Amino acid sequence: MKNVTLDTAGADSTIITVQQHILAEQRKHSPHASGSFSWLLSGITLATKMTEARVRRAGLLDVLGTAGNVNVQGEVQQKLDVYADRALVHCLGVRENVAIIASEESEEAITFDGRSGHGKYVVLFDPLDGSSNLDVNVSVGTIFSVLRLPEGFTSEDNPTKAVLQPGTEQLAAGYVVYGSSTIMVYTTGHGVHGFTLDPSIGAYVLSHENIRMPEQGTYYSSNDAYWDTFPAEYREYIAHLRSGATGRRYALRYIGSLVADFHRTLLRGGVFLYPPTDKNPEGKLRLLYEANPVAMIAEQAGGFASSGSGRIVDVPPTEIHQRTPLIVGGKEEMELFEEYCKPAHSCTPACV
Ligand code: AHM
Ligand code: MG
Repeated sequence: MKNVTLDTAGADSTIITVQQHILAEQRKHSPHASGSFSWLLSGITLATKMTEARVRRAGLLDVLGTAGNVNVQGEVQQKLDVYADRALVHCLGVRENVAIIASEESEEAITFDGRSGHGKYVVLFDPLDGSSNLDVNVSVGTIFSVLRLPEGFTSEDNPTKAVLQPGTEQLAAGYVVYGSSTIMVYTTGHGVHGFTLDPSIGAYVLSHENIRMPEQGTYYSSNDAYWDTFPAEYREYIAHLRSGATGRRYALRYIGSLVADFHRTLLRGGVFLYPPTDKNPEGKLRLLYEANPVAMIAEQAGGFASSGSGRIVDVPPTEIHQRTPLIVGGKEEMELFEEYCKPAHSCTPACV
């Protein structure tokens, strides 16, 4: 046997990758953990790197496509949201600890045949959020939520039952933004951490440790084209923000990709809203794989997320693709929102 002394001279020993970080977090908070959770998260990071590589070549793939090499069935050039979905299904499918997944791209929950044993995790995701923006080079992303398979769940049970858990049960949540750089943000309930993909080494490297959402920002973010159809209390709330009555006159920023609009809100503060509208009276965003993960991250970073009638993570899910209004932001904006929206629920931002 040969014993080698590590020589880090010349190597950048200050780099912390997302894998190192997850393992260190586990050692700190769950010293008896088996490491299976970090194996699961490595499946997600791998799938997002596959997707990012495609997203970065999206324009080129279109050019190649017009050269005549793509058949009309789209068999050669897959739509990127289908590709992102398949990457996640594949990378999570080969991890035996994943029992069930649910995706925006699939009607039903998905289980895996031929497994030797039971997995213990349920993973929900939106593989490519905001994909309608891809053609015009706007940031898109992947959002995910991790739950534990409920106690006593057997293969005879309907997998949908395992998916329909409130956001309070999330073990972890995160997202990746494929933007001017690619960043992964995640929480396991011990703060929120961000990792920027270093393309030269193909690794997510710690760039934003313990992110805190500013208590007050200067932006609100909503699709004001629907203004006339927002409920009155939402219009009054936004008018208050615009008026300068809070001591700040809020400006509007709206990208139209939740993941990008939320990422800005997380780092810069302010509030993102997708209220009920005429077109989407229940709200547009999906509870299980958009609103819940975003809400867990916001709360972990000192913000708050509401459905308009209480804390998002308390909303009892009834179906996989359930929609919800979503209002998420910093402490000051959310306290003001609750004054306008008088929640039926007793929880206010102050109780987080
Ligand atoms: P998608 O999951 O079909 O991409 O739709 C969700 C997207 C969100 O990313 C974004 O916040 C919202 O739809 C934008 O909707 P609108 O165009 O109505 O403003
Ligand atoms: Mg989406």
